[in-house]
Amino acid sequence: PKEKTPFITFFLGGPGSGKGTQCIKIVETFGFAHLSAGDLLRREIASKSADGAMILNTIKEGKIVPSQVTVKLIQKEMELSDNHKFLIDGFPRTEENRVSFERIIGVEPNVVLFFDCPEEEMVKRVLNRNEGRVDDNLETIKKRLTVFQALSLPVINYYSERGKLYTIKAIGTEDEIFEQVRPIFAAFET
Ligand code: UP5
Ligand code: MG
Repeated sequence: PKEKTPFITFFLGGPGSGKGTQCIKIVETFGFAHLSAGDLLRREIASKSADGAMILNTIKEGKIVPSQVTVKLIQKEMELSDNHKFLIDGFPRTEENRVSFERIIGVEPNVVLFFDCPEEEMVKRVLNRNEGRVDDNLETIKKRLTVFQALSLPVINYYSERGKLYTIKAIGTEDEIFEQVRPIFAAFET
């Protein structure tokens, strides 16, 4: 049983918008636990679990893995963690993801960040990454961008209407972007 109520932050934004990079800086500065939904899914593929093949095919197509699968992975990580402050990176990507998280985990995020980045910059960053990700090719990136526009922007709008959204201008150097992100977290430190 956790002693403190969780503090939950969602990091949203298109492919290559810099979510993971900024999460690492927040972890270093404010001691959050970093849960990247994409990393959890890639770990499932690598572990050859029952869902691995389905997840691989979904990611190759730039589509969204069924909510139940992703939420269960996030839930397991939250339960295993002795931290109560979480950065949930790259989730929820659809309204269905969002509702599923709220139903299964039973909490809403405290803060939502949106990394707003021009498409041409996102494409350039992803193509330069070179980490061997199966979805870092031009064909899949185009699909990821389309899915982001169609399915993820409604989630971002939802949190905007709820007054929880902080929009980050996600261009410039990593340090320049961090100077927009850091004060948001500093304000919540007590
Ligand atoms: N970089 C970072 N900041 C920079 C800057 N300021 N200037 C120049 N370069 C910068 O950054 C991307 C690259 O840019 C890196 O090389 C970095 O060094 C450089 P990164 O911080 O990795 O960006 P990020 O937003 O994390 O990009 P990522 O590609 O990880 O985003 P995606 O949201 O596309 O990927 P994710 O891993 O979250 O999901 C992958 C797939 O998994 C999805 O397409 C989907 O198929 C599936 N998925 C689900 O189905 N459900 C989920 O809930 C989550 C994922
Ligand atoms: Mg990432």
